[in-house]
Amino acid sequence: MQGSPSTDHKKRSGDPIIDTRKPSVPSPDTESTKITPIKGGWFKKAICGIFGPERAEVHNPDSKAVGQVTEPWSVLRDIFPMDDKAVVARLHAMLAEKDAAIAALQQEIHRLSNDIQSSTKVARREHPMTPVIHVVEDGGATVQNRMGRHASVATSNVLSNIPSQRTDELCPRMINMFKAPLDFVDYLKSPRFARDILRLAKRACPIFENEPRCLFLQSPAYVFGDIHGNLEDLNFFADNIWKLGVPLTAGRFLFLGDYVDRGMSGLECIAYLLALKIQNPEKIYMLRGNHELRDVNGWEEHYGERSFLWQCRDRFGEEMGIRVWEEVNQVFDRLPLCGVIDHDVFCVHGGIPRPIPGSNNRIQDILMVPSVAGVNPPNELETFETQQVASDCLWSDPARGDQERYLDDTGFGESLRGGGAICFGQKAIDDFLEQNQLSYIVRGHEAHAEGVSISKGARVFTVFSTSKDHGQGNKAMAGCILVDFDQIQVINRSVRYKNKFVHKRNSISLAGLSGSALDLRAKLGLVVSPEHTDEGEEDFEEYEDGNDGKK
Ligand SMILES: [Mn+2]
Repeated sequence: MQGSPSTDHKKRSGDPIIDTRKPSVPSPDTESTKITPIKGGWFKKAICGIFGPERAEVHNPDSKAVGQVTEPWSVLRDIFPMDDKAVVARLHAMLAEKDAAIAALQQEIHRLSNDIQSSTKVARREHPMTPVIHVVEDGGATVQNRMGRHASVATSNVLSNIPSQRTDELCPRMINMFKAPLDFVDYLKSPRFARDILRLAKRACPIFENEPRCLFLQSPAYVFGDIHGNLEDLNFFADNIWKLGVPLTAGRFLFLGDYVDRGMSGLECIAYLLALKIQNPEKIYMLRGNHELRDVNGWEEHYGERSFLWQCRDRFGEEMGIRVWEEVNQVFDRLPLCGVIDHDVFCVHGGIPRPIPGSNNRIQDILMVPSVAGVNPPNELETFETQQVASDCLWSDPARGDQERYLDDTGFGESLRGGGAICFGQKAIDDFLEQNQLSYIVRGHEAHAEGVSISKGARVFTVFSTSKDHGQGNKAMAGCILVDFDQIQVINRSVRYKNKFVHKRNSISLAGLSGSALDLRAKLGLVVSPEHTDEGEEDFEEYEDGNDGKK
């Protein structure tokens, strides 16, 4: 240990003569600091700083006396035979050393905060090589070619050693079906489509079950509201937002729920979305809406042929239909309840949940909901609290202006929907955003002719991604939101955008088809009656109170 700081110190402490050439500022790990902790006033600290703590203790065993001294220079001269200049020089040296230590610490703080930023803002990802080139053909279709035909031997060896990707046709089949449903009319009515949906459901269940009930996502992210079995509008987004397909489009796609009921193509929409999820589990995210509940999507008496259960039974027959309905509902039981983009934008189907007594963190409350939950009706894993949190996420609405004065002191009140559904007012919104350091709430659940609407002091976006079946008239638009770094953009489908799939029964394009072929297409949602109009159409309401626009 020769030459170490502690050895030096032992030598010096036996020597009464002060060595002015070597300031003995104690380093944090010397023995002296361990043995003689510095206490007392500024004067004693200064002496300790200049001469080392052992000197202060040797010459001034009574620290109280030192602390009371009012003339430091004279006392210093009494204690140590040094002139003023030497003391000032020592003080300067000490200050320089402290400044250097502070600068080093500031640099360390800077380095650590950079570390924190880089690890929280941009998570490290891996980028395994895909030995494929996507070639965009005339008309927009993409074809895959092998990469590296002209590469060096070494590069070719690397590329050819990459294990080939799974050649499962299930998801590509669904995606092709969705792009051109009129070419798949027979398939869509066949038991094979039913079996394919069962396979999709089986593969989707563990993916959703393993996701947290609150997803934490990074932008860019597109957010979509209610789909409600509207193949036409979902195709509009596919053709414009992910034109080359989801794998070739940057960013994430977050769907806020309500995939089935009300529209005629619930099976096509959910099959397509599940295929996208299975194919792109880190890009496609799906939340649960109130229609992803057995009590709602099994309500045939209310929704008739626009009920998801009715469509399953009608398409595949009693036994297979109910099996498909149940297996898809098993997937719904596992859907997450909300998502937060960039730790700033809260996304949910209905709205924010009421606080749970004894808890002060709503995101934690949501994360506590079991990863398999029936909600309506609940399963044995669910408590009253988790059922309430999940129900609120799925069902609630922002309070309308005239409802604000009927809310309780937490800012929540009864919804016009009735049946235990709640609404949240300005105070509830402000508290929730403040407590979780969030800026906006993005939700679906309420139809708007303008696609995306904004309310509650510009804190709440309501996004609706189907323009039909909600009594919003023939001028209604479907919309979505893009959260892109520091910007939020709204993208709507114009009413003038040309419809590709859904035709009136008497249109020229269908002239060659027989009556039964037309009926079949009508059941898939691809043909509507000539007098079909969304204008003033009666709007259904889940709960007994009638309320236009609620879905
Ligand atoms: Mn809804």
